Amino acid sequence: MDLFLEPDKPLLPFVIPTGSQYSYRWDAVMQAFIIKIPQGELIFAQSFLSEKVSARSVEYFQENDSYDWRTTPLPQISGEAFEVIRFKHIPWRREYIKMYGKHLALPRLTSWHGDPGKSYSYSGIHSTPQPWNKGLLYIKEKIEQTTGFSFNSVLLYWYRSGEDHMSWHADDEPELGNNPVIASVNFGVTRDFVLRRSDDHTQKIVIPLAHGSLLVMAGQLQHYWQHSVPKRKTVQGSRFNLTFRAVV
Ligand SMILES: O=C(O)CCC(=O)C(=O)O
Repeated sequence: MDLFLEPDKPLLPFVIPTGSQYSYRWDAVMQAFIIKIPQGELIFAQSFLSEKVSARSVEYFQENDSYDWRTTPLPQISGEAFEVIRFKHIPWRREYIKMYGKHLALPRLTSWHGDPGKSYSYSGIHSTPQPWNKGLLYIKEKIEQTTGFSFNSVLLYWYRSGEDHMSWHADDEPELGNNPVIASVNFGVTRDFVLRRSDDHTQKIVIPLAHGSLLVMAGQLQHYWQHSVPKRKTVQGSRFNLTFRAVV
């Protein structure tokens, strides 16, 4: 037997830079990796939610009064027809930002849910929360039980294809407090989530976030790191990302 083989300790499924400030360990209770990076900490669980819960979530996010999401690719439905779809659980919205005097649609769909009064601004958009629903509360409680952190709101994104993306930014809005803890769960197609140091863009970590995975960002990370979900033209299909936050 190989004495150095530790079968109970899985290997991290992505690469982190080498150096004394980078390390990781497997937490058997949480069934997750705890990853230390300079001025930040990540918790990563590749299969956080079961296949059954993850598949039901994809259905839950798309259930509506107009189309069967299994046979109709909803993201391909054009502007006005899409606007009149009434989604059963998530009131998906196209949001617009004003840039150079023009209103530009953000390259993804959005919905913001949370405790009453927990308003939030992101990408220059001010949003008051939609109420919680059973599905979102189920996922929130599961994350809270596993990680020990508490959340009072969630931002949902629907990346309709590999063209939809998220540009470089940090979640450093004042409403999130000084060192926010942000828990992200993922459904649908796998997309790369990329972290880079704000002061040295060559220091990068690429984390493929698969169906059912959890990634928590904690510590001072939002002050020293930025993140993005780049376009991936070869990726087909939808991805749903939920980031749970505590608005103070
Ligand atoms: O879709 C993702 O994984 C990232 C979402 C994100 O950047 C954010 O919510 O701030």
